[in-house]
Amino acid sequence: MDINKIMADLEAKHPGEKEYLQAVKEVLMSVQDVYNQHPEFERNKIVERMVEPDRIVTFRVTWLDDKGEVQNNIGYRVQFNNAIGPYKGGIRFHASVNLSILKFLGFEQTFKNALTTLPMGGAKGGSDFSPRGKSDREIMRFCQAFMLGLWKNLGPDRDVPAGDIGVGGREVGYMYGMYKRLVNEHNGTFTGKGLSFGGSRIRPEATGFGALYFVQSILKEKGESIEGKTVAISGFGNVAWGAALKATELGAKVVTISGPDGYIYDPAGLDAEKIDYMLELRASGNDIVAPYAEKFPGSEFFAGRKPWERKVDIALPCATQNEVNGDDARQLVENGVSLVAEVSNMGCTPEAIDAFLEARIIYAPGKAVNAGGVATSGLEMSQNAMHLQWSAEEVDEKLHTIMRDIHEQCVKYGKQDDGYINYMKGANIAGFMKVADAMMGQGIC
Ligand code: 2IT
Repeated sequence: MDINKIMADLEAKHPGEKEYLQAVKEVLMSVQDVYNQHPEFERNKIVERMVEPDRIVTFRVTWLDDKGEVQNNIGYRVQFNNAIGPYKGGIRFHASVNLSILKFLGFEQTFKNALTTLPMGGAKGGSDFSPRGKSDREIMRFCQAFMLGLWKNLGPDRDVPAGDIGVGGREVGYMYGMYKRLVNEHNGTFTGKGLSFGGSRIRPEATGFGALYFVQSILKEKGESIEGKTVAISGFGNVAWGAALKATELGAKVVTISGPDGYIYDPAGLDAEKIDYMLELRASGNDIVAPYAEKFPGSEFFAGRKPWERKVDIALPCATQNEVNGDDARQLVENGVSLVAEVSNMGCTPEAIDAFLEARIIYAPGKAVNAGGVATSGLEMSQNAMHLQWSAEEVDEKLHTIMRDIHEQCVKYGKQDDGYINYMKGANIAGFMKVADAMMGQGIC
């Protein structure tokens, strides 16, 4: 495989799509050696076919705000690859959303979903709509208008969306409600639904819980335990909340959370009340964490800064792509961090990953660590198809098993001769091999 040529071709075709090109390059670098041992992949142009989405749908989303004024946004769905199963992946509503970001997310999703061992292809969608400061009615009207543009492309065996940044249970409910009206079928096409209309227990917690189960597996492999370890978490949304909840339950001390406005340092560590307060902060719709420091004495707010400057044992980026850069990584390494597990998608820049690998610190990539979210979505799809609902214990047990299995796959493909486990390489190779195998089996199409 000539990575330079493939990347040059892609850059010429998709100039300026930097997140997408970054995600592709990372995977190609990881799988290069294995790929070259399979001349049939080259003959069938597996990589060239895999890096282009199957289909991209873009549409205008027009809605009325509370003043009765007309608003326009752009909607997208990137159906990346359905070799393994129906397209599956979240919807992101954020002002920063563009095609490059959704293509990178859809690409990553394809391998992540393959790692879960469940039959799901990869997709991602979203809009440049910013939920910040919008009323509940505005959110509803936007979600409904978004569905008008997308519903024809969805279906339980075609494409099943879910939440992501800016899209939680409320938004999924509004979108699914409109979808259901349009198709006149209650067929479960959306995961993260409310418990009373087909949602799965543990889905809200799943991304964070799954991440901590993965961290437990890493530590077990090293002969360590999470108890008593200090943890830095970024973000304060659904993923950060689930991670904080499980880390605390397992006896770790979570000392930071963060928002676009800066980060909170809470040396006493988060407890049940503080973790509940994260939900309140999110529900306010203001997208800031500063009020935490006013509410909980002993904690401090650092405006415009990131939590990676704190001395901790474990760093869990839970906010957004490229939130840990080279300088952040070097600071973490200098402060003696021993494990960095990305819970956000592509949370670390290539420079940050290099810094961790160079220092031989365990770095685990988002597509493995955060796969518990979409895995539990897969379990929601199964429950919908069977028209039944499992108990929390049943779902949690399955989530545990899936995360342990992903960890094993990473070790299988990522363990080096010197014993160091390169989780990035392991996850990329394991995911790639499964998608490549499925594509090979279905011929050139
Ligand atoms: O990045 C992700 O895996 C998600 N936003 C969840 C996707 C899903 O379909 O549950």
